[in-house]
Amino acid sequence: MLSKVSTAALAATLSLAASAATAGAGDYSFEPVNPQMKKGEGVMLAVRLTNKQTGKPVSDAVIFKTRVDMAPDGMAEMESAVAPLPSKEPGVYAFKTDLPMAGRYQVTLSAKLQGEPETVIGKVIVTATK
Ligand SMILES: [Cu+2]
Repeated sequence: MLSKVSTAALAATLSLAASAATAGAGDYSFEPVNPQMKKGEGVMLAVRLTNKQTGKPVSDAVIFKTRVDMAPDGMAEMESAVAPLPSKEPGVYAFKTDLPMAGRYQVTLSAKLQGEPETVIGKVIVTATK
């Protein structure tokens, strides 16, 4: 019985670690293709999704919700409209959005991935410059 208990404890610890990383599955990394961009209206913002275990791009994700706001600079209420754009590269998800002022923007993506029962939530930060 002892080993069963410690396995459960380990599983609980692992799932806690995973939820801290991406709030769903910790095996994926979301990175901005361009961490720094010029501010502007109707700019293209792209995020690269990688499977951390294989190092390969994840090209079959269904991103069903995307939010862009200025939460990193204390302006969470400053939200921009986001529209998906066609992907030009496997594992790269592109969006059209507005970065109206210089500063940091948080992009929150909610994704459904093959073989992943939970929604995977990724957050990336993009800095807009003047
Ligand atoms: Cu702002």
